[in-house]
Amino acid sequence: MKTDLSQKLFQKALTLFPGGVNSPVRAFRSVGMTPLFIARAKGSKIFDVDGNAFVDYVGSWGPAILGHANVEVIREVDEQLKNGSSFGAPSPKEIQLAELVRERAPWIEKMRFVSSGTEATTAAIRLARGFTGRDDILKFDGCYHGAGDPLLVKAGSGVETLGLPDSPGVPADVARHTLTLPYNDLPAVQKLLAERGPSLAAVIVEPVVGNMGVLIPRPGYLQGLLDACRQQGTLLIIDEVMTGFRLAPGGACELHGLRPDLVTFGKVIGGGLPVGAFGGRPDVMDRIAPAGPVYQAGTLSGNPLAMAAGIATLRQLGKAQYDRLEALGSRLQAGLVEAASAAGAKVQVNRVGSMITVFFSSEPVFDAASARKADTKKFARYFKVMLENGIYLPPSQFEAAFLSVSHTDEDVEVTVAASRKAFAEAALA
Ligand code: HOZ
Repeated sequence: MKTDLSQKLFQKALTLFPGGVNSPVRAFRSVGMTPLFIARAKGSKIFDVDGNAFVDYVGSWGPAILGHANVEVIREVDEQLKNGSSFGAPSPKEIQLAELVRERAPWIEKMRFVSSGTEATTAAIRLARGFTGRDDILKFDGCYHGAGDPLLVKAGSGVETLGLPDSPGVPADVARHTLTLPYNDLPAVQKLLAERGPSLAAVIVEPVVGNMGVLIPRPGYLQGLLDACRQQGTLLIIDEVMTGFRLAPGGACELHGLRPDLVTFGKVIGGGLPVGAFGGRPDVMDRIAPAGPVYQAGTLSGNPLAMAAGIATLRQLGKAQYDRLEALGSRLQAGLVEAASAAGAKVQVNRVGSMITVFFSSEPVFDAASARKADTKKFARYFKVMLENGIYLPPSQFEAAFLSVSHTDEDVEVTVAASRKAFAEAALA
């Protein structure tokens, strides 16, 4: 595979950006490679500057659920662009997108649009603290809720990928208010809430974890969290940045019949443009300024271009699309399991709908500790062989791969065929 141009650009990028990138996991460091520079993308494919084509399972880290360069999204964004790209004033598309959100997730009675998932989770934590008058929060080891200070404690995603336990620069006084427990251990949460509930503002959780690779909640775990929170007046924040509008129209909350206090969104809600949102109970949301005293603001919040992309995306996601994603996911999972077994590779293939991770481990993976047992050297070898065979996976053992409705049965077949070779080579690593 020719990568001369990517490598040349990366050398230049190293002089301009820390590590040559604008977000850490893109750097390919944990797989011992340097990143490819992407020239364009269409449907399920991305094309790098050297002219290599790949079946894409990164999907912009989640937003590209329809596939890249979707015609309807382009049309809506183009139409809006001609009428102005940012007003710093209310505009009708904010209402249209909010109504689409509330139709799909009626428990989001009120919401606020922001520009990223990080902004959404950071604001939701501030709101929970302002609403309850409490300072402590609880998160789970390996869950990643963006790069805001209070949540960069035992975080997954790039933090885990780079092996940085906690980030310097987060004041100890901030971090001490963030308690952590293992994911999927309900009795531990019940015990902590019984002891420290009166000081806990919120529990925040990825309902299906994507940022440690895919981890699946045990039956009853999420409802158990909500019940335990309710007993103490602690708010439950379901972080649907990855799962929202991806696993079902109403996200993981719909799948699990959950009615949490607050939900955070990002990725799919912006259809590839920068949008995040947080919302939920109106009595809680009405504590946000100017209705209430908890401050939150943003120049590009509710940006009309981004709203247009979100509207065009949500409108195209109906039952047929979710059924298709499930069918593709199930086919891919079965193919990967079969390919690994034929190659003698010991793996766990965790999947919910269109989110999937192959863990190089012989034991079930259900929390951060079991995910960390995965063999990252074998993963790196697998990743490289897949890339050389035209398959672009997330360059980390601790990230989810995403399918889109543009992926074809043939894409899945090609991926499984490449996996046969890649698993065989990984087994030797
Ligand atoms: N936080 C994203 C995945 N968990 C990665 C963002 C990016 O590198 O673009």
